[in-house]
Amino acid sequence: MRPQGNLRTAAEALVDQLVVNDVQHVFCVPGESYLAVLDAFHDRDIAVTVCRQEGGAAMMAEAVGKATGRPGVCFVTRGPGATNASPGIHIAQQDSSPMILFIGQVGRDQKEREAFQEVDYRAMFGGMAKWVVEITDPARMPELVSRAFYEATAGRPGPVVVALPQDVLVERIAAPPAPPFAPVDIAAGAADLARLREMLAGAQRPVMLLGGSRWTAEGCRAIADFATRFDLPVATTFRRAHLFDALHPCYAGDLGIGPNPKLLARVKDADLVLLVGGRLGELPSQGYELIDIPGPQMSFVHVHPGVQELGKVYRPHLAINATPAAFAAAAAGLAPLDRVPWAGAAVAAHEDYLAWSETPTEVPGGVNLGQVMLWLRDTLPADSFVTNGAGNYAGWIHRFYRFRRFATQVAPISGSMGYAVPAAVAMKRLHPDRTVVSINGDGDFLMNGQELATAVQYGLPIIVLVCDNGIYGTIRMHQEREYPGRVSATTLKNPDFAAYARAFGGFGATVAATAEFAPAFRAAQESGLPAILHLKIDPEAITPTATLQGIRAKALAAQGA
Ligand SMILES: Cc1ncc(C[n+]2csc(CCOP(=O)(O)OP(=O)(O)O)c2C)c(N)n1
Ligand SMILES: [Mg+2]
Repeated sequence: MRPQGNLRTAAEALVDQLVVNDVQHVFCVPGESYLAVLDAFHDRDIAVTVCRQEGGAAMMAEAVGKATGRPGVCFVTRGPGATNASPGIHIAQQDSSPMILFIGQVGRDQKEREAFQEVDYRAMFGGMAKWVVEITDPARMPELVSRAFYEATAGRPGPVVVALPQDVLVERIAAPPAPPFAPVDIAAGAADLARLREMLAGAQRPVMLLGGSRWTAEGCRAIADFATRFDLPVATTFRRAHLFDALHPCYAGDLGIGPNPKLLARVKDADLVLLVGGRLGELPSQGYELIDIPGPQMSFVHVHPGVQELGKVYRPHLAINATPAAFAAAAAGLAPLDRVPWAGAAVAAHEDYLAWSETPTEVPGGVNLGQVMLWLRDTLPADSFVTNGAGNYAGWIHRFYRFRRFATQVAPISGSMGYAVPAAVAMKRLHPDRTVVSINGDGDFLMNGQELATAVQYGLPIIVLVCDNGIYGTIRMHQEREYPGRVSATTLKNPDFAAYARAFGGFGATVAATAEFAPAFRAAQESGLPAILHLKIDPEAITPTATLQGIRAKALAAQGA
């Protein structure tokens, strides 16, 4: 749309506000409902990634929010576009990632008639988004878009939804841009820190657990300093392994699905748990069994940027409302204790972690995912991104891959399938110079595998592993536990995933034996193309330590008993 005098359209004002707020990437699927915004992108310095399905676009935006701490931005059309985008909103909620979803909406003059693709977004997203707004006054575009950035990042970050009536977007306004936004930091108070030090001084067996969002690379360095000075064993919670260097002598392991029993025992036996940033939800808390609700059995210190999270599930003995990065900086400055009764505990916990993750277990079949993870951890540069979705294959990542750098694990706490390809596309778009490996199950991959076309379109050589065991493995595992021998709706007949990659203009190879993995990975890298490595996994290799047959036999025996 050509400018008229010095008036901008509301759509132009919107895009200008994104520029003011330093947005460099947006992810979208186009729609006629927001043509004026697409037109405004035409002349502005923002990289637009056009995707194949709104679920993929929304997950890309969420992944940007997760990895950068600044809102990831997604544009979709009304009705079907918005409903397709909903998984991204749910992930942003559960993963506490800042994200803004802009949705084209029917014109104001058509509202409340159930016009074509009309949806009430407040009702639809009310329970998932932090804030939902429909901008009905074009002049308020700068103000409300600015607020969306604050809402998405304030306290505990999350998704914001902004509906844009079509006729609002084309109106011309005189309102100037709002000033640039900056996320609001929350520092821990001196009294809280003094109390924390006192509690540590009285402890015998403390552990620190890390999770959540609002971390920075500096914050991670500071928390490592704090752990070193106080000799604290440190565990990361489900899918936040990148918050602490796996080879740091205080690292005790990953507290998620299928954790090291020795780590679980250590947390259960702790007399002080310091939880920084996370919520200790259902998965890291092992089904809410690890720590008593509402009154924890041990001294419990909870540090969280969202004041509403403190005391929501676990009543803390000390609640500290702070962003993890700010807390870490302050904690690193605490004077060390003269004597720590738990001296040596961190080193012992780290030895347990190394022993647990060092050597892959034996599994049935030609490809051992444990060996694959070992090769990746020994070969990939430390700043490589590893993305995944949901499925039992992820258990090998959590146990055997070693994250060394902040924000390199990009995976949903919400357990959403279909995440690994969009997240990889987003990371490669942001960081073309870094290696991006996307790890998927066979069920998982085909939920958003079509975004491989987006990788091809933008020349993004991501390397996608598809772990093909011919089943929705996680559900089959639960099925064998609960209904042994009664296989129902969990079997898959799969395509040739290597040929799928080639059909998209990418590189494809099939890996039927562990020894074939390294050469296939090298060939994928050398191709310079987005690549799929189709890994043939034996369905019996359902976890690093269990087979389907074994689970079935155990369940049948229990039924017979
Ligand atoms: C979007 C979505 N749908 C369904 C589920 C339930 N679910 C969790 S894991 C899983 C199976 C994953 O299968 P696959 O990707 O093949 O991995 P595998 O477990 O076989 O390694 C399903 C269906 C989910 N988590 N997310
Ligand atoms: Mg599978």
